Amino acid sequence: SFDFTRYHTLDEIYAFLDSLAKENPGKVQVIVGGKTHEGRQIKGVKLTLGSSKSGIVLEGGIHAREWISPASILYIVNELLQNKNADVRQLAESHEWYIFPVVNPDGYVYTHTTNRLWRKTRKPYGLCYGSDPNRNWGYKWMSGGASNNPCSETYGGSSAFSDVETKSLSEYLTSISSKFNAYVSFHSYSQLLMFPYGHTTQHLDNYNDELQIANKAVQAISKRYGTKYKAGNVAETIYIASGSSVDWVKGTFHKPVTYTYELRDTGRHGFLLPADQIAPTALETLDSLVAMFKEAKARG
Ligand code: 0X9
Ligand code: ZN
Repeated sequence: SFDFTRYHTLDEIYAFLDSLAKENPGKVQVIVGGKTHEGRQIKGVKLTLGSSKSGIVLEGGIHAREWISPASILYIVNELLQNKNADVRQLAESHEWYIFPVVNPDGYVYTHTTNRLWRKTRKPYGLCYGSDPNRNWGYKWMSGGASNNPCSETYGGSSAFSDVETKSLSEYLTSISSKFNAYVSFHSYSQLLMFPYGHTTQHLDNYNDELQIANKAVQAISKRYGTKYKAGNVAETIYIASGSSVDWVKGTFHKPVTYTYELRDTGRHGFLLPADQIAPTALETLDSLVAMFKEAKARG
């Protein structure tokens, strides 16, 4: 079985997703959310563990070097399938799950082969490589906190959706848009839980709901190991940033529950989080998802 005490290559992750589908027929289905510049698939799994049709999308690995994101998502998938306690079982069974642990596969492979701290995609733009795939989405594209220099870490791309990863994934999300109500994106690091938007500090109509739900989730995170998170909208909590996946989902489909996690830690190890923190990070994050969706349900 899959070893959750270390980080894995893309091939190992995709083989794990295939094996889950094979071992859980009728419950786990392999889905393809898009494709990459270098010709890879954006592979995911759809979990159908109960009869509910209310969908949740989990997105990981949009930034290549943030390895705790895919690792935590895989751990959470495993927990959702194992039904260990009543709260997790309830969460698992009352939703349909569309889970993409690595939405920037070319970048992820590059962090294993060549440069551990690579962030972007791998499409050449002039003399440099990659757009920031969390600045390349087509909602308020290039309206702050993104660069028009292809050599920058936050390059927005030559146009909205100039990268095939964001374009193809956006088309997939559009095709399932009537099936999901929640979209959660996992990054690292900083221990933050944020909601849209990133281009403006202005509060959305459902700001209070999003903040209260986030606060419940943040309380739940701290219960298991005392890990402290801060909650708020993107622009006020981290910085102005435009063209992110979550902002596009919010701005396009107006889904009620749209969050971005910045997982562990606060900088001691940063992107190089030791693998022995995969399990605790995933478990506290799953606790927070339980609390998040309980509170979201209570608020209608
Ligand atoms: O800058 C980013 O894309 C994210 N931080 S990171 O250090 N992981 O690169 C924050 C993105 C949050 N933005 C929105 N959801 N709008
Ligand atoms: Zn990130």
